[in-house]
Amino acid sequence: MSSLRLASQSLRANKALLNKSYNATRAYSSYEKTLKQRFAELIPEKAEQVKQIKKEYGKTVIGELTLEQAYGGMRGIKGLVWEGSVLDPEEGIRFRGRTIPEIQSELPKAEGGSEPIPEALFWLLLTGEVPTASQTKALSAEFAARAELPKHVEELIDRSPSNLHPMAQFSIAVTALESESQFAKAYAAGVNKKDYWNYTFEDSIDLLAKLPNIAARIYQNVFKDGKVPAINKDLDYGAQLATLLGYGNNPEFVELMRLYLTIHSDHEGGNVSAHTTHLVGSALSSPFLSFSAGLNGLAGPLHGRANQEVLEWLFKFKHDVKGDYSKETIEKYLWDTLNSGRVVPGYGHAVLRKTDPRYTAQREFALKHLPNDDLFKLVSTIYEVAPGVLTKHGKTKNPWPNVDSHSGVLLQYYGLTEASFYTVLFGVSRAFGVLPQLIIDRAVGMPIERPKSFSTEKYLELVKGLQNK
Ligand code: CMX
Repeated sequence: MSSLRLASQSLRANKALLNKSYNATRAYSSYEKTLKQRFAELIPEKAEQVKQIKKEYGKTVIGELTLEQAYGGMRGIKGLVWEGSVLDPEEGIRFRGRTIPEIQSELPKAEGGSEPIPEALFWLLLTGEVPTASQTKALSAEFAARAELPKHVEELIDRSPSNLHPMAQFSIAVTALESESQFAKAYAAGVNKKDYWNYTFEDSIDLLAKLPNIAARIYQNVFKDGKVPAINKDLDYGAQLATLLGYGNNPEFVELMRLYLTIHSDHEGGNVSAHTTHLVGSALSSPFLSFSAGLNGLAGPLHGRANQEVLEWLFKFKHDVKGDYSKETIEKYLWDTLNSGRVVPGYGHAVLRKTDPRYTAQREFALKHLPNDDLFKLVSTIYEVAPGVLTKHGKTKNPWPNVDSHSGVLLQYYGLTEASFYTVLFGVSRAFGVLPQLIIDRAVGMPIERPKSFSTEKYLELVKGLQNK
């Protein structure tokens, strides 16, 4: 096929995709842009910025590299580009320059609600701009319109044995959505690389739209009667997810979902789930394949699954100490955990050196809505004791709590007590953070990722050679 024919085919496909977006977002006021239109406008400027920074500063040395870092999980090595958020060790996360309290105050809220709407965060992460209330509403409508699952994905979830961990089921379902990938089809048809972002955008919206149905189907199958409520096209994302899980009639839980989805979304690019999604995406795998890879990383106990581990640790503690929540007992229990060669789940962080502001946001939610909850009180007392114990233990560089330390306590208060499901909720949220970057990667033409590795023998040769210089 001639390249001209391919180009005109790709142009036609592009127009069809943009029209699809227009149709699905009729709710926008006539003068307002859709997210896709606004992002399309921003691409030339962003691509130019990337081109210029590479041209002007491409050879500038931006860091040193020690052997310790190569053997230490690449901690602190600057080698990734991530536009949505930057993590400061002392201050915590900023989403496009905004702290969590700023996000909570600036992003549009649902009617009668006070927590930010995660759809608005998605818009912000992709464009750097805060959407209007009506733009946010239209994006909610677009997600609801695309929420149905293909039959084979429903069947795959339904056929999964209930003893298969919910995160494994989640990853399988997301992988199976590959059948719907517009990016994969366009690539196979020879689309021009300038249009990659367009199909990646469509797949990302489809993927996000379908996650509540996937998560709820897993939840209802494994823990309830297997019946998933129908999608309500009038609901925002958090309310939809709460409804499908069976908790939609509790406005506080709906608010919790909005907060939860917003704060768990993005934590710059180096964490395992974000980095994996980006890495797999750099091979031009579709958003479905890229994100399912990220989910497999999130499922690890040192990363997202720590939220499950925290609840299990707390329940075991409660069982073992039989009502004695004194600081002395907690301290002894923490030491028992450490002395048995395990980590204290929910504490420590690879980058943070202070209490995680995502922990603080959840603590504030608890103080507002469940100040007298037994488990919340226990978590609060642990917060008073654990940093001292971990500091005395002398290993962890950060003795303070992270996001996973608090999330389960809130969920269990509203009746969602099934801890092995918690990482699935984290996964739904993480999609809001990693997919914008995947779209940006394709828009600015980021290359396949391929750092250099050496064997230990080769490193020895390298360091000895450098020492002898
Ligand atoms: N309990 C006990 N030991 C801990 C610890 C904790 N909570 N956190 C760190 N350490 C230990 C490490 O295991 C390491 O020990 P070794 O030298 O024996 O290997 C040592 O302290 C130094 O680790 P570090 O540099 O402080 O931390 P890392 O960057 O290597 O790891 C993390 C970060 C989060 C994996 C680690 O703090 C941890 O295992 N925490 C508990 C699990 C957890 O809560 N994970 C969730 C993190 C947030 C998320 O991704 O969702």
